[in-house]
Amino acid sequence: MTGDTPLADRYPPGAGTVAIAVAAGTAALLGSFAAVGFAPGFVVAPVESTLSRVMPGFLIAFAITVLGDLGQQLNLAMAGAVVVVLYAQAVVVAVTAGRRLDERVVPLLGGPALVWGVTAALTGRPVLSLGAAVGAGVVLAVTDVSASRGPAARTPSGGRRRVLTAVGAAVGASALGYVVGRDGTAAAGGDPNGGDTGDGDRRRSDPAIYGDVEVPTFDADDQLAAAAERTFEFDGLEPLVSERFFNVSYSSVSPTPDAADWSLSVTGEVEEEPSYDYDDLAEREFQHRFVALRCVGESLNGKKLDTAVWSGVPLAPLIEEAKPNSDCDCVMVRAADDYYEEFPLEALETGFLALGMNGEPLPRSHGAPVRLLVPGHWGEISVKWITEIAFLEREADGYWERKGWHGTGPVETVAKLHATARTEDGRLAVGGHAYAGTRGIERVEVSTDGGDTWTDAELTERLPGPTGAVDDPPEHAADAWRQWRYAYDPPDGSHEVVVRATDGTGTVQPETERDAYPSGATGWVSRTVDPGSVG
Ligand SMILES: Nc1nc2c(c(=O)[nH]1)N[C@H]1C(S)=C(S)[C@@H](COP(=O)(O)O)O[C@H]1N2
Ligand SMILES: [Mo]
Repeated sequence: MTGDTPLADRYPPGAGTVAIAVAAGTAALLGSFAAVGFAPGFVVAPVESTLSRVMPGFLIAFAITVLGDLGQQLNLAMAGAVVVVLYAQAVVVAVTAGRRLDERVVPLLGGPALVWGVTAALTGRPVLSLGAAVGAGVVLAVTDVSASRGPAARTPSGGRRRVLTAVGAAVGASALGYVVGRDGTAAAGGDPNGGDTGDGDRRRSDPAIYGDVEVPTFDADDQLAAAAERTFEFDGLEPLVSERFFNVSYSSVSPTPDAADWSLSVTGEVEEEPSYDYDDLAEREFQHRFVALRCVGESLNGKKLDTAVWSGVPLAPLIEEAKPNSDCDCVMVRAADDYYEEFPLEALETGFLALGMNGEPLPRSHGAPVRLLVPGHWGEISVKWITEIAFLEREADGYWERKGWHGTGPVETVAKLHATARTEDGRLAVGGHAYAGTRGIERVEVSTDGGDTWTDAELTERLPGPTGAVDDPPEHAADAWRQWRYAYDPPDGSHEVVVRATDGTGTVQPETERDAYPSGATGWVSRTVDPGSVG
């Protein structure tokens, strides 16, 4: 099927062919996105998780603590670049082979076929991988057709023309792929990069996850009303139930487990190996409780601390059914994203399996359909997309511990300073949240002179204890934050505001400054306030 133009004249030599291959590779990447959206079958997902896994601990620590969310975006961009290089290599192989054989059909079909093979191998989804093949195919087909006209590709002007045609086709195909993929992502429950709990994410019964099960109702109205009522009116301060609940996942593409296929199995050093599916849990009577999460990797005054109302069932009775006889009294909890964390049975026994969040089915980015919550401990052991609780013979390292973190224990006490405002009578007000895990917050003090003198801040009323299926509910939530605020007559000019909390045991938040890596940030938050700039 040799065309009128020899293949050497359809593809320019050397750098020109590489440029066309990169263009085709980029279109293939967006083709994969178009077919899948931001979900596990997207070719970048496995590459990105692999990069995170092999990245040394100090680099990850740097990315989380210094770069924050940018670190994850860089990792994602790097994964995208790796994929484009792989694709481009596949296309170069096909063009080179075509040139040898002087067969048009070799790059035209061989290029997309190799791209498909690479994608299917990486993602394990042969059908969805066709998207990438189509992306590459469009660019190669346009290049091939345009080559029938104009000067031969081996002349400089012909070569330039071929490359420009390929780049043009790639830009068009990529733009289309992006739009289609973005819509697909939104339809599948949105929230590609974790990100915040946006509207798309909150949508009732995300069909990709909950389409085939009967989703129970989560009656958290009383709790939500209590939180709304107690929340301070303070511009720029998150309410007591977070509106933008943070996200931390080691991989930026969240899994999309089908709730109908989901199950949690208890395995290892146990007498029984019970397993629970979504219906088993959904038909139980729920508890609705406030639980806060705080990430060990956040900076001292960071925003990876939030509170929500979660609906679900306590874990202790499920563990009892398994009759564990583990020597170390410890467990490895595993998840659908291949995440794993190890910690003591004692902590697990206080745990909770959440199916609902703030009155809605658990959103994808927060671990749908079921996640673990371990009150008072660093967020990392609150395993999302949970699938297995394995009782161990001896202790082992979890995902983050293998990277050098110590984030399975109880949280440090912290008072954050996140908002300043001008009161109606012209004074200054500062405010934030304070959290001490299950120890609770007893007191928050503020200094407006750099720590010389201290005054008590006003605290929100404690959030109420659990409702629903709970005997003898405690009066107050065991693991929630409180807001604090403090209004004062500002001195002339800039001054340093410092804030510190005291937990329920009477212990003042540690003053010693320590970075987040490896055991969580400590110190007192301080901020220079210039009265002139507070409106
Ligand atoms: N399966 C799984 N669970 C996970 C993680 C993860 O990457 N995968 N990240 C953990 C970390 S480090 C934190 S701080 C919390 C954050 O929970 P959120 O994203 O719902 O806020 O989830 C934890 N559970
Ligand atoms: Mo975390």
